[in-house]
Amino acid sequence: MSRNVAIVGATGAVGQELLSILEERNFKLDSLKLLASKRSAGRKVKFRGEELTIEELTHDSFKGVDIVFSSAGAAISQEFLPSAVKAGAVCIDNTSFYRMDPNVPLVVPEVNPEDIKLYKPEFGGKGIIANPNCTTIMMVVVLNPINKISKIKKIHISSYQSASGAGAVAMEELKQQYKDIIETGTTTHIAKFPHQLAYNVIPQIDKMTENDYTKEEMKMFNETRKIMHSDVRTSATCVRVSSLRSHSESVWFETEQPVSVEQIREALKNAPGVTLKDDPQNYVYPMPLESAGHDNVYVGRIRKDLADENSNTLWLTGDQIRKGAALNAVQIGELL
Ligand code: A2P
Ligand code: 11C
Repeated sequence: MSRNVAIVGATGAVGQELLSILEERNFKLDSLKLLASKRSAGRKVKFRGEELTIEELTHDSFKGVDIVFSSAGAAISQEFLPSAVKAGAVCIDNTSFYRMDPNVPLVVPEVNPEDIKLYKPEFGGKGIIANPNCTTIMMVVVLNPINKISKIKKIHISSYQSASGAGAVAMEELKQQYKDIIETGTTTHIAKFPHQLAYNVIPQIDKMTENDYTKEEMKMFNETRKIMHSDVRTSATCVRVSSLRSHSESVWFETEQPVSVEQIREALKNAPGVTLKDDPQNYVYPMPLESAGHDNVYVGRIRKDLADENSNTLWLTGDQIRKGAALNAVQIGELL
């Protein structure tokens, strides 16, 4: 099979990281097409020592393309991926648009690699594989090995999500806010976030839904069930914090049978995609500054819940742009 690859949203935070990861992991490809909006057309980008030119995304962009990585937002995936599939490409979509479609597999390679094949028409698929939401990806990578010891019934989570989750422009916005405040005491640079993020935390990520949970929180509920093939119930409060890159999560989970901290540590020590950093008496636990730029999800602060015998609590952090998005997509591409 030839491997002509296209990246939709190549200038964005995830698109840029996709380029680095394809290069780092020596992803086999015959050609690479970089697509973004008209604004970026003509810009040059280096890849494997070669200069590539960004092209404007159109419905005709996909002729001869075999694999599409898409990360330019849900509306763009909705509009353009059907054209990519028509042109014969398999699409790995980073947006939320197709995730809950019953004919689209939602895949985290460490958890449900067997679902990838469901993108094929012979299994009812529509040529698209969805990459889950970053916060969900990192949580299931850590919880799946524990779920194998005893089924997880309930999850409560509070997230601490960096500016990077809202894209490259949002990261610049946060830096600009700090700069403005230090120089003038105030800032008017508030666009990507609903409030000032510098020196603040915002308990809302994505739009509010009718039940007063945000879309991000409902993604955690629904996507976790689809990936883990489980009826687990996840109740989340997703919060934007003023770290620049790498999301963190405080996760409480209840299992059918009691599971000891030692059993959890043992399972996570050998789990794919996980790094255990758990020596709290010596100030060792995961932090976003450390996990930024790394592939694995870091986990620590593992302890028994004080209020419930069948529950445990842990803390995790992971690079949202890597494992939470670009790396997970490239791993899917590798499995294809
Ligand atoms: P551009 O840089 O040309 O605007 P991020 O998630 O970091 O904000 O990145 C969003 C990505 O989606 C960018 O690559 C951006 O390209 C791309 N994008 C936004 N709107 C469009 C569009 N209408 N057509 C194609 N790509 C788009
Ligand atoms: C954030 N998790 O941190 C979001 C970004 O559904 O792919 C990813 C949104 C998604 O803002």
